[in-house]
Amino acid sequence: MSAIRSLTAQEILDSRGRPTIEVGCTLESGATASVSVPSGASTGSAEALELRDGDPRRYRGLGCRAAVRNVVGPIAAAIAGVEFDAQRELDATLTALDGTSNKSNLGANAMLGVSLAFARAVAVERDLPLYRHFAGLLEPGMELRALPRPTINLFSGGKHAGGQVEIQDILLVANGASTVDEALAWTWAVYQTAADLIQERYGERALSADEGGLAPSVQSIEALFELAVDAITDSGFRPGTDLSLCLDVAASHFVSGEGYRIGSDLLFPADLVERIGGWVEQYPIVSVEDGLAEDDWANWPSLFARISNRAIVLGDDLLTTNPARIQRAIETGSANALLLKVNQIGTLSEAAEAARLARSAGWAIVVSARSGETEDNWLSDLAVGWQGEALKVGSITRSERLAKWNRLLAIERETGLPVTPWPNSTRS
Ligand code: 2PG
Ligand code: MG
Repeated sequence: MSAIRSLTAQEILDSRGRPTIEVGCTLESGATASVSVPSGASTGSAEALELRDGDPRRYRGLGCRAAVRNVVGPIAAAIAGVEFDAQRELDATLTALDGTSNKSNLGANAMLGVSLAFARAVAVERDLPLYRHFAGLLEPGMELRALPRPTINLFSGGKHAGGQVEIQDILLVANGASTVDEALAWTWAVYQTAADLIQERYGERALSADEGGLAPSVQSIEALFELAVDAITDSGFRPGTDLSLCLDVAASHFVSGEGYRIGSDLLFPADLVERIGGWVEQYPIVSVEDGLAEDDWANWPSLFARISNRAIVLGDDLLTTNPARIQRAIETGSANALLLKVNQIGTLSEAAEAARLARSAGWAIVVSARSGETEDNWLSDLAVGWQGEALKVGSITRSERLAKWNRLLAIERETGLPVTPWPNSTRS
């Protein structure tokens, strides 16, 4: 049983220099902890609302002073001094206090900050590593068997770069590596080789995008796949065996009327399914996220049928870590993997419910950062505690990304756990 003595909150700046919030929580026992909250750019329309001030004279309306006021005002007033037996009691209190379906009253940023800060303070109080405490929140007594496998941004496009290509990320996954340490070293080698190849082929210094992925001025998506495979081979690795590719198509963000705009082509959904199917056959792609738009429910089952023998079919904007949307995807056979981002739903307990539901359907879970991140590293503990198959944090540059990889390395040293096999590692 833990009671909250006090909450603090302040506005801080994220990796894009945009405001976000940091929340501190002190328990009656004196245990104290703070967390900072991430923020997306390619957001799904069903995400919980991130409260911004809307004052155009300050950070172009992106200020978070209202969210700060909500933490130290109404939230603190409602929960200070109350004994909470469990995280879900605190989260239910927050949700009831907000009273809306999309957290638009208090703000999902304010609520998640409190939810996470409380969890971290309770872990301190119980003298538990945060990943162990998170594991217990998902399932009491849950056994930790493996570490999540890093998926690391190599190339960026879409809303995270200058729009050179429509799709948002091409990521590397070291599916043949047996430790996190090895996976990071292999991926780093390929990333550096890719930067060299961009210099050679395009005479360009490879500039990096919001999550540290390289953003060369290529003419086509296929040119990026070729570059990725060459970078793997030139680094001395076997594409598909040692390292493979994951895509975040982020298709919600290039919908145009009835279709999808890729370069000068306007593709109907069936054409996009076929285009992605061709990519998956031709290149060593083992995961496809948001291959279709968030509301294109009619066509997700055909995407699933086309690619699921080779790649996991991952929903981000489609699902927004929302149990109701996950249930619909299970019933319609639309996906078999959940991209889990706690700020899409706004409290730890609701995200845990989403994770349990995905597990009950036999899905894989990829725990993900946002494109706007901070130096905080709780995400790595969450990915371990909830036994995600993969952790998606952006690239292997930039401190807000490395904070998570470094934490995962520390957990690996501490636990000695193996890395979980890639869900479809039978692919040849
Ligand atoms: C995504 C995420 C992370 P954002 O689409 O998967 O890459 O981006 O945080 O901008 O939604
Ligand atoms: Mg995504």
